Amino acid sequence: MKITDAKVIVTCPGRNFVTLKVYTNEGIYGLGDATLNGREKSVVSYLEDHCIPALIGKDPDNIEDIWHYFYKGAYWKRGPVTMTAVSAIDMALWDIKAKKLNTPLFNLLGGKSRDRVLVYAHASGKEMNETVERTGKLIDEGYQAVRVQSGIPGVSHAYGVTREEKRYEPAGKGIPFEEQWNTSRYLQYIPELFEKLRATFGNEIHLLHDVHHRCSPMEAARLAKELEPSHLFWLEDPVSAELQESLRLIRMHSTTPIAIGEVFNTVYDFTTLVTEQLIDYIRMPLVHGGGITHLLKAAAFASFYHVRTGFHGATDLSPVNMAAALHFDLAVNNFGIQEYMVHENVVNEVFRINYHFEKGYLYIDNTPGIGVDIDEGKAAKYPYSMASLPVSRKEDGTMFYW
Ligand code: CS2
Ligand code: MG
Repeated sequence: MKITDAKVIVTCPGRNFVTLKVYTNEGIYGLGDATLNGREKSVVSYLEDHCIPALIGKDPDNIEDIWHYFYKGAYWKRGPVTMTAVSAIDMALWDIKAKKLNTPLFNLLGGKSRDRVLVYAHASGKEMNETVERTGKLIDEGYQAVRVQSGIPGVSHAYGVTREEKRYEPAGKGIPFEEQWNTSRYLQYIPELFEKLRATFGNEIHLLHDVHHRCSPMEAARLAKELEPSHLFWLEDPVSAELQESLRLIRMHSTTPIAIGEVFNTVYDFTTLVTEQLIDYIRMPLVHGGGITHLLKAAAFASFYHVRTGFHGATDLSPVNMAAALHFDLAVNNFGIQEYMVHENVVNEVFRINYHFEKGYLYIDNTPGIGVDIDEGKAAKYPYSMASLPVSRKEDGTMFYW
């Protein structure tokens, strides 16, 4: 089998998505998600200028070799742009292999360890009461796990709160919108919010919260400790984890489970976090973490240290990634939970999806391959529109983590 051509499809049905399509001489093609929110065109160029010319003529069956060709062969290894391109190629090759064998992808990953995938939804509100009310609506819709974010009194832009009735989409048109942040007001408010959520909904529902990289290790330790009575399913990205050992400070003060890694790109970003059991869930998704080939290794490594998967699954990861993630989630033993932000309906005009939600779980069908397709005609109706993630400053103007 030979790769005869490949192209990058950029479309913007409500938000930008980048999809790699790899063609073979046996009429089978594979898809890979190459979306990197706010950096889409960088990945397009890396794929078109540096990867696709070298991909043509290779045997798509040789997934492991091709992965190392684009990893070791890159020389300037790792990083979000490089690894998103590698991930897209890898996803497309696994798609081709499963289609060629006429089997759903999960069968190539060890088969099913479960028949459904536990997911969590996103609830947010401008203030506590609206947040509690919206959390209740998701519980009524059947979700068993809800990530809860809230506006913070006195903080103009808290992370994760929808600015208008639309579903939450952080990237805004043009250059970054400047948000303001105040950690101490946040630290005072969040324990109170989760106390109210537990008092309202009881202990059954899994509650999650995303700090979104905004605490120092000691602030995060305080928050994790104060949240212990609320028994969170996880506290996400408590600190910006360039310094892996900073998680030791949090771990020594609290039993609140920690999830981290949606901005990681290879297992090397979290070897200390895993071997010292400083985290409970790893979030690095297929689309940014080296695809199925690398995540199989990373998940196996994590499994020996009691660390489970909790893939990133925001709306800025495409349905191709979501479906590939569901195959992976069905198969690996140390699956934890899958993030599931529902894409706008217009996205399903461009992507034909093979998964559905039912009573807190996602189910995927037995379509061969990853099982998602893209309608290129419809995709062309939605041209790329440059958008950027916000930046965040403290109230005195100091640049901070968004
Ligand atoms: C968030 C993301 O879903 C999450 O946990 O951290 O929504 C993140 O803000 C976006 O993916 C950034 O593009
Ligand atoms: Mg997050």
